[in-house]
Amino acid sequence: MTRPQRPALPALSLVGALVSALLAWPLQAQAEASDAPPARGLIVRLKQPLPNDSLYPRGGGARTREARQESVRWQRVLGAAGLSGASGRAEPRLRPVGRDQQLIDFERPLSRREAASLRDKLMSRPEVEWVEPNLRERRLQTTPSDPLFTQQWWLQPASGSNANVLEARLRGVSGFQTAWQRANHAPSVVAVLDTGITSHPDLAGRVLPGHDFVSVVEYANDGDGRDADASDPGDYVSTTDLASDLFAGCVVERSSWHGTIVAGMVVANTGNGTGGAGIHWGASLLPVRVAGKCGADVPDIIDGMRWAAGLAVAGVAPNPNPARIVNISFGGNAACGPAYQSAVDELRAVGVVVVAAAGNEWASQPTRPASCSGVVGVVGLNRDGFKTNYSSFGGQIAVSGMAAVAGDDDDGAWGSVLSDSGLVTLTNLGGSVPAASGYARLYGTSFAAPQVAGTIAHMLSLNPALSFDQIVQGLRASARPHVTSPKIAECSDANPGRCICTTASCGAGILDADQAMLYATMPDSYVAPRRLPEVIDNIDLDKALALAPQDRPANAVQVTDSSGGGAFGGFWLLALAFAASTLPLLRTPRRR
Ligand SMILES: [Ca+2]
Ligand SMILES: [Ca+2]
Ligand SMILES: [Ca+2]
Repeated sequence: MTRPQRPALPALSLVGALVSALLAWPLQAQAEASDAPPARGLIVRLKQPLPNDSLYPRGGGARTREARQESVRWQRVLGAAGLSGASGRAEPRLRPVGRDQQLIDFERPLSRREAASLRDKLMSRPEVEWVEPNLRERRLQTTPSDPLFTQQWWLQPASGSNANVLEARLRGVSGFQTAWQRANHAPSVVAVLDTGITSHPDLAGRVLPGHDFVSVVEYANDGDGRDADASDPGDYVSTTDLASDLFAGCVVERSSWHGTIVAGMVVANTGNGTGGAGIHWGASLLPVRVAGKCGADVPDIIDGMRWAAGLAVAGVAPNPNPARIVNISFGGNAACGPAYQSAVDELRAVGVVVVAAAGNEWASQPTRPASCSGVVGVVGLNRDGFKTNYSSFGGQIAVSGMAAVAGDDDDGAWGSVLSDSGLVTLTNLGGSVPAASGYARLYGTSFAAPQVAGTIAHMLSLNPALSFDQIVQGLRASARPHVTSPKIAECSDANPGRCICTTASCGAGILDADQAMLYATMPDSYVAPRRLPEVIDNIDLDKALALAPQDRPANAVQVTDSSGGGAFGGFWLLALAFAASTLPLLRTPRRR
């Protein structure tokens, strides 16, 4: 930027009404320097004038008259907002930009707070359609040096159109690479309630001391009940295990390393030349082990939630690193009962947001706790932005949930025509007990939820004062509209496979990490940009429809009462790790 810098003081006298705020500018600028980029003026658009606006002066040619009318309108707005030079003060410069917009240039940077205050003043004028800070765009982030980043399409900017091949279409992603331009990666704590954690070079230095809440020794697989070591010893189920009544309803399976996978998505070391990238490379991971072999018990989950949030749990030392975000990527088919709901409410009361996966049973009700009131339930999308063949949806998702990419595997009648390569992130390569660390491609709503959790971590890094309500409202207000299609029907009981999301079925929209972070910097004045839904209509859809009129038939899986039952009996599902545990994994070769 070549514009000469003027001394700040003369400009300060510009805005009479804001004198006291402006006098605090140098101090404030210092305090916020590491928090947010300053705004270099405000871009403002006025509403179209009424055709008979009698305040406009008359005379002259039509074009001159129009220009004068516009000038009068702008002066009126600036004057009313205390920004005109009417009282002998220096006047901010106006510069036309875009269509029917002006950049109000104060010729000095505005702090985040100052920009928000000026924006509020301008927005209070009925003529003003919107106000946006002029932020300095930087060169798009150099691709992180992590060798697997190029395969991590879920971290890349939203892009593509129907003209592109599937691999080049990313209309459903959250846009983390774009959002990183706005991020400060300031410390933030994300609790992952899951199977525990394994050692991994891409988690080195990022894991806080956690706790192990798995109370039944047979499920715990670490030789005892609750303890202070949240290491994941493996949650494999063997034929020997199945001989015990404790394992009724379980199946033989390999260890999932589900906690490591979810943690890796949020906090993987990025730019370290190793493995993959993560969402937030300043956040710390609080591992709270609640799931062992064959799932998790509700009392262990509830105690784990409360401990993660810094609430007292009998018999456990207080958590010195309370989290504002609790990610729960597993669930059960029972309805959200009072035990679960009261824990969610307690967390909410201390400002802690629970983010939960919607479930993988293509049911029109999410699993719990995504079905609990006040939980941000997350539906899984494919890369094109419509619902995956397996994600559950509906219910409470409409009230407080949203959607993010989860990978779309080969299931459903449309199978591989619309499937993708899954989400690449960290895992462990052991079949039963921990072995070498590695990376995997995964599918499941388990992996959509941590994208929302990681986004909240970024929001709180930028603005730790955000309240529970602001976080949830900000995520939802900033979401991109769900895609539409002339060829795929909306999600419903009768059409539960790949389908078009609505706000009723998949929540407020597609997670937009960049906009959510912008909201965080100005929660009181944020206005979402106007965006039209992407219309999905391409040759792949024609191929899919030639296979079957819809992706899946009506789904018989129903949520039962809180006593359990349903397709999965009285047991909690194992973390929604069907990708990790039962789908073939295309393991990425380890770096040589
Ligand atoms: Ca233990
Ligand atoms: Ca343990
Ligand atoms: Ca890495």
